[in-house]
Amino acid sequence: EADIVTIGESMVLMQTMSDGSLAYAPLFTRSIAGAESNVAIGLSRLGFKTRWISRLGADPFGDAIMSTLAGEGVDVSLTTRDNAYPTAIYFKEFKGYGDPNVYYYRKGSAMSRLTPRDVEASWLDNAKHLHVTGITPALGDETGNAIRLVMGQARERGMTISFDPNLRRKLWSEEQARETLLSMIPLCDIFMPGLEEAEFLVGERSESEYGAFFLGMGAKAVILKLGERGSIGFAGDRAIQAEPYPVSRIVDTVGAGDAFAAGFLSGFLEYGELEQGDGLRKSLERANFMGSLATQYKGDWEGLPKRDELLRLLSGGRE
Ligand code: KDG
Repeated sequence: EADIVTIGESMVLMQTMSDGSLAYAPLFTRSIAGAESNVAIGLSRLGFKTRWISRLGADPFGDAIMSTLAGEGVDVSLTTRDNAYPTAIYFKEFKGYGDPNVYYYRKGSAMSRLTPRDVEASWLDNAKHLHVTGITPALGDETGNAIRLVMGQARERGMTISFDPNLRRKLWSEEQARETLLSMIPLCDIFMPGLEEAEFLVGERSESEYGAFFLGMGAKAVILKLGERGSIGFAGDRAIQAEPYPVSRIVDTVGAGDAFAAGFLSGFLEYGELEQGDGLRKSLERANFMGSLATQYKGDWEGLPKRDELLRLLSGGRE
């Protein structure tokens, strides 16, 4: 049984211990990360049953990812190991200002070899919701086809589907990214782009025009991330803006979008209805809060709260 299933590549993450160029960094800390498993960890900490599906190399780095996620309570039992292709790695370079730089070593990884023939019906058994991102189709045409197939299967089963475009320009060409990401919007219920991603996809427009455009493509809700200005949710004919949570110092922005997604989906899974009632506003507030919290810690997911912590912090620190 799973409240949410997510599919994607996770990697071993090496983070420099000092600011400055990777070329001169002598020391690293090792963690693991991946957009989809970050969301799974976030939701697992909030008390939801999460299932993460992937392919990893049959190597010690694959073991590290499996045991970290299992330790976080994520169901990894359907993730497979590949003897022929390795687990991917990526490096984060902190400059001391702005977003960290990211360097991927993931071409030819086990997950990048996923094809529609590998998709198993059991992946979605007894599950309510599917969360996917635009990173998986950026790994290759076949991985994209596999994700599209699973989205179709989820829809046939009556599951709800969220899609975060997670545009990663280093992984594919602009044309390919735009065409593929746009083609996935009609397959999802909840589309969660950032403002820059919306602009990349359909050109410069107002926030409400983005909402109307993506709803017109078939999404049932559009959740637009505005960064330090919070977020706006569009569902049916409503548009609700949620204020940001002020942060004193930003340490690491990588993973903030995944924390946002976990916060939003936790509200959605709890309240269900977005077109009426309080669910949309409460989900956006949680999303903003989780996103800002994630920027306060080095690492993609290490700073995410447990359920009681979230409720205490959201209610202003009172028990
Ligand atoms: O959202 C955070 C991700 O960017 C990070 O964990 C690495 O999955 C990753 C990717 O492909 O960029």
